[in-house]
Amino acid sequence: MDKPIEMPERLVEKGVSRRDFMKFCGLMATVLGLPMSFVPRIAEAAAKTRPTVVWLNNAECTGCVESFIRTTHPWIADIVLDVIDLAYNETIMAAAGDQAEEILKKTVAEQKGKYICICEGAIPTKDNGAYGQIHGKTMLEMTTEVVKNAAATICVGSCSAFGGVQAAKPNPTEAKSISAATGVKTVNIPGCPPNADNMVATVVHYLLLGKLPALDDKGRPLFAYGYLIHDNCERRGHFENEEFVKVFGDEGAAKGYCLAKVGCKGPDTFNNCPKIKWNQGTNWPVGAGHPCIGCSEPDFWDAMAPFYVAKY
Ligand code: FSX
Ligand code: SF4
Ligand code: F3S
Repeated sequence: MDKPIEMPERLVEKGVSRRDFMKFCGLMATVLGLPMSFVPRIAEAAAKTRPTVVWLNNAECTGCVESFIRTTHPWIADIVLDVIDLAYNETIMAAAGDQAEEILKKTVAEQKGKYICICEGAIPTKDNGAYGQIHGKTMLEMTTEVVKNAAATICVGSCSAFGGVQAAKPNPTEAKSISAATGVKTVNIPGCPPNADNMVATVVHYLLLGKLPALDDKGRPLFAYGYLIHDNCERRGHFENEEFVKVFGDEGAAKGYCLAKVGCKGPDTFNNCPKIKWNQGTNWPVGAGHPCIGCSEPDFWDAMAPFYVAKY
C-alpha cells in the first residue's frame, strides 16, 4: 500500500487543514496538466524546499498581488507564503523604509544566484528612470540589480511581462517590460491581472522538477498559455453556428451566444481562463457574459482596442 502523504509540519502549526493542503496539491496538478499520480510528489516538494523570493513592485496598479492574496479561500495564500520564503515584498511586508532596504540588500548579497525574483509592474525608463522611484532609488536601478543576481525572474502581470497599461500610447514615462529594461530573460505570466493559480503553479513546477516550465516565444509557460481562449471556450459551438450576441442584454446574450460581435478577442489570446477559471473555478469573463479583451497579450491596451468592436 502507498505510504500516506505527509503534511508539512509548518502548515499543521499554521492551522491549514489536511483537506485544504490536498486540495491545493490537486489544483496544482490540474493547472500544470499533470496526472493525479503526481499529487504525492507535489506534496513532498511543498514540504521540503523553501526558495527565497524577492518580490518587487514597479509601476502597476497592485492588481497582480491582490489577485494572489485576495483569493476567496485564504488557505491558498497561506500555503504559498509557506512554500516560499518571502524575504521582501513592499505591499505585504511589515518592515518599511531603511529596515526594508536593509533586508533587500542583505538578501541579494547573501543569496546571490539562488533566490527567485518575482516582478510586478513595468519600469519607467525615461530620464534614467526618474519617474519611478522607491526609497530614493529608481525602479530601473533597483530592479536591474535584483534580477541580474537572481537564479530566475518570474514576471507576474502584463505590465512586467510586456509593459502593459504603463507602456500604452503615448507612454509618457517610456515604460518597458522587465526584460526590455534590464536585458535579462524572464518567465512571463501575463494577464491584467494574471490568474494566481498560474503564478503559483510556475513556482511549484520549479520546486517539483528543479527547473522552470517550458515556455513559448514570449516567455509564457506552455502549460497555461499553450492554447487560445477561443479553442476552449464554451461558446465556441455558437461561433461555428454563427449565433452571436449583437448587443449586450439581447436575446442572444440570454442564450449564451458567442461574444465575437461585441468585441471578444478570444481568437487572438493565449490563456487558460476557460479551463481553470477565476475565483477558485467559479467563472471567467466570457462565462459571465463579457468579451475577452486579450489581457494576456503584448500591448493589449493598444493592440486589442477598441474592446467592444467586432474584429471577426
Ligand atoms: Fe499591471 Fe499588476 Fe494589470 Fe495591475 O502588478 S498587469 S496594471 S492588474 O497590477 O501590473
Ligand atoms: Fe471565441 Fe469569444 Fe466567441 Fe468564445 S465568445 S467562441 S472566445 S469569439
Ligand atoms: Fe484576460 Fe481574456 Fe482571460 S481578458 S482574464 S485573457 S478571458
